[in-house]
Amino acid sequence: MRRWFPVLALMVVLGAGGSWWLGSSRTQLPEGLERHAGTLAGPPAESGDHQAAVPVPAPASALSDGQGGTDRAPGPPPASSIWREPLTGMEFVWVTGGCFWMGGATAETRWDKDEIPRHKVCLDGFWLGRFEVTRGQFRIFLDRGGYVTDAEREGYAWAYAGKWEQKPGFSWRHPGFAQDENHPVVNVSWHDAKAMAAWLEAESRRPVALPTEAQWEYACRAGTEGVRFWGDPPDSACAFANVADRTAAREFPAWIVHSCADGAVFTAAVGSYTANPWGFHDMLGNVWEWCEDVYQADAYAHHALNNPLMVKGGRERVVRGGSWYSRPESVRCADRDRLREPSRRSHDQGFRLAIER
Ligand SMILES: [Ca+2]
Ligand SMILES: [Ca+2]
Repeated sequence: MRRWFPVLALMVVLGAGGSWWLGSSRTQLPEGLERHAGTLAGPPAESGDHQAAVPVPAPASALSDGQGGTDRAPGPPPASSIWREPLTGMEFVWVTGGCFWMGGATAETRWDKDEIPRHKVCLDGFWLGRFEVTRGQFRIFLDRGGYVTDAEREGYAWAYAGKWEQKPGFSWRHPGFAQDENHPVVNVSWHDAKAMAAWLEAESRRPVALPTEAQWEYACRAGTEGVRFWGDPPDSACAFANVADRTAAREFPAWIVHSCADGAVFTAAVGSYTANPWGFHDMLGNVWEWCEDVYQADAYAHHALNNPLMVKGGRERVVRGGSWYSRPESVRCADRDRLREPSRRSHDQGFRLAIER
């Protein structure tokens, strides 16, 4: 939420401009676009132990005391609980149900008002994509599903080239930088993501959805209570996440970056970095991820204890996790952001899918 304030200030200063700034802008402001991102690794490794999509019964995990001490943190899902969806090859990891503290961590040195109050949330178990949805997987959906994305229908997407602007001809096919089929699909709207979920639900006959905001944060934290799943220091990011880093600073010298090098300016192939404790890759960084929830700044004052989901309140939709574009303050499990319209799409925006039990 904080990330909007400089944008609003800029609008005031300029005295004109653009309601579009409210939609997809991210607060990094510098130069140039175009060069291909280097990546650290190739396609994600196969899990080697794919199993049928039968949810693995597991005990509810204990809740920590919220003060940094943990009686019994939610344990990692069993190693056997990875399921490979046969049509798309998408891998899902089973997340054992349990309770956690949602919102700004006690170690948080910076947070936004919309991240508080920190509150207890309990979730039923669910499956969540091990990786962000890739271009290759999205292509299968379009080829078989006959769907046209918002960007292709309207002829543009938002892209950063020193500033955020509408780029004619940009879409998931043309993000403005090079991608192979294992890179996360970008320039996809919430509508597009929901359409793929609906298609896969029909094809697989399983309840496919976007993760709720609570599911997303639970999976990002993966039993941890620090600012980031690897701990608090932002500059340890580069082993775990593709973020605004020293690699990107060579392209965009004015950016505020993490003091490390992840090897990528723009997107990296999914799974290029170390997974979090529950086996999810790129929960932080690479691309922002759409959630199911309508964004409400005061959502945490209204969350249900069990399986909260905000479905009313406006057209904004929650996005989580930060991206290749994101400075440290946006690369946190508690950070909440949103795009203005469910039709918005930009080249740092993607998603992963969830399957309810
Ligand atoms: Ca990077
Ligand atoms: Ca991500």
